[in-house]
Amino acid sequence: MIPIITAFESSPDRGKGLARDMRVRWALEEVDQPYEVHLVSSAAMKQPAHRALHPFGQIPTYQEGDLALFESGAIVLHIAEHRAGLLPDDANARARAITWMFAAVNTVEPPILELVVAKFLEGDKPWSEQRLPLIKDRIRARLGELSDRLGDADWLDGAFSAGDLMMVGVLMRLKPSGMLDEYPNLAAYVARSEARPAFKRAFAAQLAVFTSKHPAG
Ligand code: GTB
Repeated sequence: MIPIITAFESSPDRGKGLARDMRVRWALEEVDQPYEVHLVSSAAMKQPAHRALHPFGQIPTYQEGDLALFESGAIVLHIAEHRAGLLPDDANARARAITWMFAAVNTVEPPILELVVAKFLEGDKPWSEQRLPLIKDRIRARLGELSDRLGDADWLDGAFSAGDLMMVGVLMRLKPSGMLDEYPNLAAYVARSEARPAFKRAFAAQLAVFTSKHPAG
């Protein structure tokens, strides 16, 4: 059964791979699983039909037969658990890879999301200018720790895993800020991920959604 995922009909990032369907597409490409994409408008996301799939009215979602999932991390974990290529066979190594998935969304992503909110949703508020340096310090603290752990390894724990996929999915959100470049090994880690054929296919597919609607770019 071909899984169906949902993605933005018109992604605010103009196809730069920052929306969370990118993580799901990338996981599906890593395990060579063909998939269908249903594009959803911002208005349709809030309608009952979509909320039946996603209680918070967001993308991405994942449907496969009777199963409907939301939350990019849960979707990537499901894909990784049911198809070879994203989780090691050894039970302890598998548990560590899943730990990195949680670390990505639970420890590294929150301060990055704070930055996005402070810049783009609250940028005109009087407190925004004072808040930004505090948030950036919190991000730098996490990036420094992650950079120390990664060291000169290619991936976080042995071979590339769903843990790396989720971590890079989170770090990509920092690309527009330039902060990643302060940590050369993290910048190289993201670049190494972007060079993976599966990443390239996923990126091209989500970019094609934008270019099909805006042929002049
Ligand atoms: N925790 C959920 C998950 O991981 O799946 C979060 C899902 C989520 O935030 N979805 C966003 C959404 O549907 C799209 S990815 N937003 C519409 C809404 O809430 O009404 C977040 C996102 C949006 C825009 C950019 N961008 O423009 O760069 C990047 C990421």
